Amino acid sequence: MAEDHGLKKKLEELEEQYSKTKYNKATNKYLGILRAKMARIRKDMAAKKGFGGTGFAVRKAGDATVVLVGFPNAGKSSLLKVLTNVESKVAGYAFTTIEVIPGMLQYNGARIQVLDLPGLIRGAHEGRGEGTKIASVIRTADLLLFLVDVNRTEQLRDLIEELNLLGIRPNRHKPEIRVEARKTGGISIAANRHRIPERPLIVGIMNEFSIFNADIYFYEDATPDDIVDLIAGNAAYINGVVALNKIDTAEEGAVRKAAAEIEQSSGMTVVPISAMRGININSLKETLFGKLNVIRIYLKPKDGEPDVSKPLIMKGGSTVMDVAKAVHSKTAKNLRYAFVEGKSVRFKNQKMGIDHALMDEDVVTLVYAKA
Ligand SMILES: Nc1nc2c(ncn2[C@@H]2O[C@H](COP(=O)(O)OP(=O)(O)OP(=O)(O)O)[C@@H](O)[C@H]2O)c(=O)[nH]1
Ligand SMILES: [Mg+2]
Repeated sequence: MAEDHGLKKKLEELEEQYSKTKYNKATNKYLGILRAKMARIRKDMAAKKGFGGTGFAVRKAGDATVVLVGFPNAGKSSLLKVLTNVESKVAGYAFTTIEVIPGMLQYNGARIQVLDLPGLIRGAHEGRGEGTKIASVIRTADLLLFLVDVNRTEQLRDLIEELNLLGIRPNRHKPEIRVEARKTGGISIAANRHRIPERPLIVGIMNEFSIFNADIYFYEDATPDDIVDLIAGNAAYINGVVALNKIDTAEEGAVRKAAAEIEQSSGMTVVPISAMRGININSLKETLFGKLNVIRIYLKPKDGEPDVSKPLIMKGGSTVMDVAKAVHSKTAKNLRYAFVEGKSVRFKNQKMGIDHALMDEDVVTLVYAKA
């Protein structure tokens, strides 16, 4: 406990130094190192506490999980109800929701678990409003559904900033950087024309994490934060979609302008909706399904017809073997090949190997070796 207090104090000191320092070329390195120090302490603190926390353990169910993310009063509980028919308490004031409420959305044959959480507030990363517990649930998501009030669109920027402080990187992918430890030779950097921080800063960050000998390969442009994330190893990269809510309270032109601005600044798809009036909900469902990167596979018996009402829901990029494993893990080892019809092949009933990657709505007949 005492030690934890020490860490917290140290973190506060660093945060203060950080906020006091103006960014410019001369302070760039100093700021980068400060961020590395803060990341290291946050990591140590998280390791002590462990993620999760009581009352917030959520059982994963369905084919994929979408988490509703928004400030209090954005309309999360109202949306859960129109998406899944689950009643989460809806009221006209903040903090009516005090626990995680799961609902199940059935769409295109997929079962998508939707979680309603208490609204995030500023200061969540310091534990305010159960922020760190909420974050541990958000981390389990396959997709984030940001809910933003059309009259308060600045909320999205604040939400993303708060999530970043909680180690969640919405709509970003893991930086393509490889660090290979060495016994001697110092730090060597290969960047192949990508834009990366200056060498002293990279070395400083590495040293902060007690790495003194390593080969570092950059496969894309990277910021100091990307490097810190990679080495600290506790960032969660999750795609996001924005639902712009309460459009029944705004002019059509204003809604269109707000949607375009958010799409531009966040890079996320924006769906304008009204949770209360049930406007555009189908379009939101379609967008969620598309962004989840799941595919529907129809199984066809050798001499029968495929059951198109009951697709097998698989992760995008799944192979013939993945399907066999999903059907029956024990018999999968006897799989020989498959006949495939659909977007991933050129001919009807094409014979494909077990490593063939399938696409949405492929029809598959699995062929096993005789026992
Ligand atoms: N006009 C309008 N009001 C809405 C809409 N969606 C939600 N509301 C209202 O906004 C208020 C808050 O809705 P909730 O669904 O409870 O919001 P929440 O995000 O779950 O709030 P917390 O649980 O406190 O974080 C309620 O009075 C809703 O009726 C909408 O599309 N249009
Ligand atoms: Mg609520």
